[in-house]
Amino acid sequence: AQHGGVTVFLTGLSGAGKSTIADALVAGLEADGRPVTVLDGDVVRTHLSSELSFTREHRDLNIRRIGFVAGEVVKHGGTVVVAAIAPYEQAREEARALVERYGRFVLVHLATPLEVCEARDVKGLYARARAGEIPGFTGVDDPYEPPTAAELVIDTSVTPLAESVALIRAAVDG
Ligand code: GGZ
Repeated sequence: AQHGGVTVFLTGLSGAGKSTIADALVAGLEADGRPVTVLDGDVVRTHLSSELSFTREHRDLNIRRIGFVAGEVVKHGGTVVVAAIAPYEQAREEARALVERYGRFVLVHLATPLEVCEARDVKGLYARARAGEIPGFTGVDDPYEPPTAAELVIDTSVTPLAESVALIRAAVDG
């Protein structure tokens, strides 16, 4: 197993499976005696980015904050799991640069098709977005730039959860 800090950065649409995979990944890492710092978009927006909206400027600021915190943890050899939409390539690569000063960065694109995310609609957000109640919703009327530099691309509509987690663990463990 490799030593040194690492950040796993899960990016993808709302409903792509980021939080589900993050939870399973974290459970496995912690079962192996490896404490994890989790930076989930939802939670970060409650505790660290509560004043931010979903404009491009604010999304980028959110991702930059996440990248900075991840870098500080990786600096001391820690393990970080990020789960955020992070729709813009430039902000994702800025986060990568903040982490790679100190350790490894594994970008995982959860490339679950929009139709599948929308059919799942776990929180009913797509329906509300389609009804015009959430302007600027990613995938509906706001962009998602697919990563060009992802270490892993996983479509959760075809890859079972356990297999997704195993693929990511293989990348983390080297
Ligand atoms: C996208 C939104 C929006 C808009 C609220 N667009 O699936 P969720 O509900 O639980 O997680 C989504 C979360 C996205 O926060 P992130 O910090 O990951 O976004 S970003 O990386 O772009 O900063 C979604 C909810 O917030 N949500 N409004 N307009 N998602």
